Amino acid sequence: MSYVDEVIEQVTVKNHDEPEFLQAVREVLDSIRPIIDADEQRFRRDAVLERLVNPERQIKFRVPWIDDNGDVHVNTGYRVQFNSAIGPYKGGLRLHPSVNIGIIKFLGFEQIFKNSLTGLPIGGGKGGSDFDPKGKSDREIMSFCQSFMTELCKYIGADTDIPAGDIGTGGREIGFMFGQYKRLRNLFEGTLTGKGLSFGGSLARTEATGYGLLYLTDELLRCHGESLEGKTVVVSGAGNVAIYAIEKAQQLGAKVVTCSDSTGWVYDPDGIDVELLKDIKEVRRARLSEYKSSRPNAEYHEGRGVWSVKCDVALPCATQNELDVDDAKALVANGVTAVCEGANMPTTEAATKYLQDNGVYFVPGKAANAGGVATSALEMSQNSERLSWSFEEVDSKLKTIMENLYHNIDNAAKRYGFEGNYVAGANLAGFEKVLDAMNAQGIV
Ligand code: NDP
Ligand code: 2IT
Repeated sequence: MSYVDEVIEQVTVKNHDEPEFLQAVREVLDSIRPIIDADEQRFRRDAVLERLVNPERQIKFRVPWIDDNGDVHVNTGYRVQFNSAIGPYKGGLRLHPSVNIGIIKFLGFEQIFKNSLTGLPIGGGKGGSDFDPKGKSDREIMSFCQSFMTELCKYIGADTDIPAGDIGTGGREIGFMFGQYKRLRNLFEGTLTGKGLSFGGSLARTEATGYGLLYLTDELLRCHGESLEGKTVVVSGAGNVAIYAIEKAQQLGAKVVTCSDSTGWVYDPDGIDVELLKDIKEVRRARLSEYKSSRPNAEYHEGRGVWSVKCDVALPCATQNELDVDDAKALVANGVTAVCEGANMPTTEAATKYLQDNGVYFVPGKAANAGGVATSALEMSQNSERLSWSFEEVDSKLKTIMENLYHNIDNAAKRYGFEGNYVAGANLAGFEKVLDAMNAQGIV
C-alpha cells in the first residue's frame, strides 16, 4: 500500500467519529500524492504525514458562564494548535452549537494550507465552542467571552497563537475577548485579529474575506477571457463573508440575486440590497425573513434553495457541506461557469467532483477565502510596528495577495500535470512550503 493510503487508513481508524476532519484530510493527502510518491521511503521514515495530520496540541476546556437570570451554563471550549512550521498558530474561533473537536480539527487542518497560500508567515490553528450566540443578550455574550478567554489566554499570545473571528464570532465577541485577555495578562498586544479600529484593528479586515473572494474570482474569470461584469451571482449565507462578497461582486458589475441564513433564503431579482442586509444582520441581528418587508419584489423561502437559482457564478459563504451533489447538478444544468468557496469546505466531495468533471472552474475555500486570514496577518504587521495603514493600502495589498494566490495555485496545478484543477493546485502549493519548513526544522 502506498504511504499516502496507509496514512489515510490510519487517520480513518483513529478519527472515525470525525467525518469533516476525515473529509479534509482525504482531500489534501490525495492531492499531494505526486510530492509524497516521488520520495516515499524518506517521507515514510520521517513520518511526515503522521506529523502533518496530528495536531501539535489540542486544548479542551470548560466554559462556565452566567445568563441574565443568574443561571449558570457550561459549554466546551477548544483550541487546536495544528501546525506552526511556517509561523505562529493563526485561525478563527467558531461559536456555534454544532462545534465539536472534529469540526475544529477540520478547520485547523485546512487553515495550515490556506495560511501557507497567503505567502505570509502564519501557521494553522482553530478554536471555538459549542456555545450558541443566537438570542443571547450583549451581557450574556460578554459573560461567555470573558469566561472563554479566562482559560484560552494561557495558551495564546501575539507570537504564539493569534485567534480571530469565524461563524458566530465577529467584532463584538473579539472586543470582549480582547478586553479580558488584556486584563488577565496585563498585555496590550495583537493576540487577536479582527479587533475594533479604536484598539488595534485593521481597516478592511471586516470586508477582507468577501472582498478577497471576489478579487480571486475576478482574476480567475479574467484569465479565462471573461469578467464579472453583467454576470448573475448566487451567494449563500448572510454573515460576514457573504455580506462583503455581495458588496464587492456588485462593485465589480455583477448582479447578486440570493443570500441565505440558517432558516431561509432570499431571491431578489433586482439584486440584493446590501445596505438593507447589513442593517438586518449587523445592526439588528435579525432573521433574513425581515428582508422582504422592505423589498416587495423579493421572495423569501424557508429552508435551503439558493443553488436552484440560475446563475453564472456561485459563491457558497455559509458553512461546511452546504452544497451537495444534487445542488451541483442543478448548478451545472443552469450553466454555471465558476464556483468559488467563501466558506470552509462548503462543497461535498461528490459535488466537487461533479463540478470539476463538468468543466466548472472550482476554487476551494483554502484558496478562495484566504483573504480574511491574510488581512489578519496584515493586522498583526500593523500591531507589531504600532502603525495603522489606510483602507486603500490594506485593500490593495489584499487584492495583490489574492491575484498572486490564484496564479500560484494555477501554476502548481500545471506543474504537476493537473491543469485547471484548483483543488490539487491549492493543496500542492500550500503543502510545498509547509513541507520545506517541516523538513528544515527536524523531527518536531
Ligand atoms: P457568520 O457567523 O458571520 O455568518 C454565517 C452565515 O451562515 C449566517 O448567515 C448563518 O445563518 C449561515 N448559516 C447557515 N447555515 C449554517 C449552519 N449550519 N452553521 C452555521 N452558519 C450557518 O460567519 P462568517 O460569515 O464569518 O463565516 C461563514 C463561512 O466562512 C464559514 O465557513 C467560515 O469558516 C468561513 N470563513 C470565515 C472567515 C472570516 O473572516 N470570518 C474567513 C474565511 C472563511 P444564521 O445567521 O442563521 O446563523
Ligand atoms: O477560516 C478562516 O480563515 C477565518 N475564520 C479567519 C481566520 C483569521 O485568523 O483571520
